[in-house]
Amino acid sequence: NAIIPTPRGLPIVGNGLQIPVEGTHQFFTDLAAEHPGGLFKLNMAGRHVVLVYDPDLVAEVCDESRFYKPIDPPLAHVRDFAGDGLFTARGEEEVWGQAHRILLPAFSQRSMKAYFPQMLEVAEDLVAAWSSRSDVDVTDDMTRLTLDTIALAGFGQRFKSFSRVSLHPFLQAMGNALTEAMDRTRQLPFVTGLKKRADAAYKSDISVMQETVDEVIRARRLKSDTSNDLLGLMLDAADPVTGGRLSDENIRNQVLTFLIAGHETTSGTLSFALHHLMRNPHVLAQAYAEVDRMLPGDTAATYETIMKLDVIPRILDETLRLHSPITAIGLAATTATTLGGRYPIAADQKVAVLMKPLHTHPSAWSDPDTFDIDRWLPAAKTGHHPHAYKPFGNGERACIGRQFALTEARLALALILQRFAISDPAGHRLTIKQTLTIKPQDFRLRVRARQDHE
Ligand code: MNH
Repeated sequence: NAIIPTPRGLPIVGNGLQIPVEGTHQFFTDLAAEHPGGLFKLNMAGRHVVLVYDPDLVAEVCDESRFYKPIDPPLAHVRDFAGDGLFTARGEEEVWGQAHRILLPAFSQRSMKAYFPQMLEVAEDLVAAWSSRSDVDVTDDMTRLTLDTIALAGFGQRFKSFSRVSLHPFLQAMGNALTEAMDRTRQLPFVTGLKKRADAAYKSDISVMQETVDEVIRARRLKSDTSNDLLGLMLDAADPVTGGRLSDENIRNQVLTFLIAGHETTSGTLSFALHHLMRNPHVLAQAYAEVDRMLPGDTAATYETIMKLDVIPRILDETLRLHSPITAIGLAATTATTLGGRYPIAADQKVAVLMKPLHTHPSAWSDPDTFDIDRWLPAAKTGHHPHAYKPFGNGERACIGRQFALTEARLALALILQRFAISDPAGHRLTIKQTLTIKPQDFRLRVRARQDHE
């Protein structure tokens, strides 16, 4: 048996508080570079975690008969408000399986066609907002887009974020609660216990969120027509296996979960995609050429056209490889086991898969740091290592919103490129902000309506 390497001489070992607040992503990526064996072990505030990124070792921890998804910080804190919603439910909770089976059809690629008009409505809001501006805050506007899209397609709510200066109160409460959940992840529990004012604000933000959603559910129950969105489905459908229905409290938790899980990740992806397009003019030119061929002039975007795109989806695939908004997924060993035939792992040992080091691992990717959308051509794809790309997680606990996110992101990029010439006169340097997810910080671009100069 071999010993799992542990970084030496680091003040952080044994003290999670010293892991840099804004940069755990970079911090882990740097540590991975120093440990070419594909894994290392860290003591974070008393919790020992094995971080894994060698594709063959990742293949082992992705074996669901050997590893499960535990609900640990930060997810244990997000559970304060997302409760037993899909993202933060424990595998052994019966309601996870019920909700998973009830919701799976609503997230299938076929169902995306039904949400397309709502996705288009919000994407048009973005285009309208950008038409009267020349300098845009990309990350903020992508967040407005993704929040409004999931709220409208999922629950029939119009947040109208593009016509507000400050966020809707519900969204402010959600942003604050997420920030507090992440702060708590970095604090020792006794410190959290001392912060009475933060705790009061946290509780009040959680009530604002819960009351808003409860009101939406109450209003929907009163209406006689059954809407075809996620909320309508959750109110009506029974689990095909147990026949059980979701309680109103669980439905509220699912709504909050979709709003949380459904917006940061997709907005981060879109923002990083625009960053990579600015860095890779030849890819940007390919994307414009595709849009001009598929959506010439002011041709209206349809679901069918969006599904036929080829360059734009490959831009998204490659963006998710280099900048996966979820930087790690947490797992734990079902029973005592061995990794790579030599590293002993105790039962319930915490393991995390590090996305960036996995997605750029030299044993699976050639020229790993280059943004190359041709990796995603069908012929090249068949040669990929089967476990070297996990931006949507793994197995049954993988992202249920994948098709939703990718459909929404394809449409948004296509519409932006159809209507605007985008440029980066300030030549931004990418800096990353990390909350539950990562996104570009202070990322502004210049936009100009294309009709103006053509
Ligand atoms: Mn999403 C789980 C990434 C968009 C709803 N999502 C996950 C996981 C990853 C992930 C990784 C697994 C987390 C874990 O193992 O702890 N999600 C993404 C990315 C995007 C994304 C990269 C956009 C790009 N997710 C969305 C959207 C929705 C959504 C959009 C909803 C509309 N995701 C979920 C839910 C889960 C999840 C719900 C939890 C699924 C489960 O455990 O049953």
